[in-house]
Amino acid sequence: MTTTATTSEDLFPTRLTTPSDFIARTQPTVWGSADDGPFSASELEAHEKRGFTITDDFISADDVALYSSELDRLAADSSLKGDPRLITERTTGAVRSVFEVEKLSSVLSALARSPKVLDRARQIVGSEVYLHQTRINYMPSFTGTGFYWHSDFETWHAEDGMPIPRSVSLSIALTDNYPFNGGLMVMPGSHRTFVPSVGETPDNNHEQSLQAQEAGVPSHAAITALADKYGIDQFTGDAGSALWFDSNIMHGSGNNITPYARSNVFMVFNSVENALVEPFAASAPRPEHIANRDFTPIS
Ligand code: 6CS
Ligand code: FE
Repeated sequence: MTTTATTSEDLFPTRLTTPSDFIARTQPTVWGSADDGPFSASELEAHEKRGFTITDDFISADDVALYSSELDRLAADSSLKGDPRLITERTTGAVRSVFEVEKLSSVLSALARSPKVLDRARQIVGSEVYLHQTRINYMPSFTGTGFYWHSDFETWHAEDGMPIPRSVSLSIALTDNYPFNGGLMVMPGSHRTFVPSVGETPDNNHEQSLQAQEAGVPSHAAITALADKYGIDQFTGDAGSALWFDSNIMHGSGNNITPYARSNVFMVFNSVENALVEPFAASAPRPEHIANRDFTPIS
């Protein structure tokens, strides 16, 4: 296990007034070792290099059904109407995401705390972890809109005050991910490059960015340079498969016009040694249901 002091020095300046060079990441991708958890040395080595790991059959078909019924329950929960944790699709009003699901569902809270999830998250970030953010993404059929290219860490650094990229995200597919139904695209290895963005963060940016991100989005030139250098992989997999990915990997997804929803549970595990400070490029921190500020280690 490696430890490091949390600094609030801005190592990743972004949301600038003029374009600036890419920043080569010096922090590790994997902080723990094969002795620290279930990932083998070769799996950790691949994760360090590519910035993501796919685990097929991570949860059972029964658990897929269980979590899917939670997804349906939350989407239909009238008490969530008007709740800031519920995000709808801008065009159709269909449910797009529900945030803070570990507080809305004991079933999903148990998933976040299960050894097979926690042991892997701790192994990758090399310390105790807490939940920075959780959400269910519905990516509904026919009219589901995607997520333009972005680095999660760029947003979490700029708007939530996350000092360094020492957090790992888990996305569990609750429906089959085909190449054609809005599947996640990642640029393998791009997590080693931080792409500063141009453009100040508007106040209360999350009120529109969670429907369609604008601030913090890389330029076409940056996306082209990264795609030319790293290529693009598409995450496809059956319901029940899991994608572990580094907070800074460049990723995005297209729209879903097929009859097949592409729903997933998304949980972000941040190192307790990388606790949020003041936002590095926003006028105020985002609400806690998007960026948790209770850094108590999850167990
Ligand atoms: O702003 C955020 O925190 C969210 N935005 C995207 C597009 N992915 C990461 C995260 O859920
Ligand atoms: Fe994202």
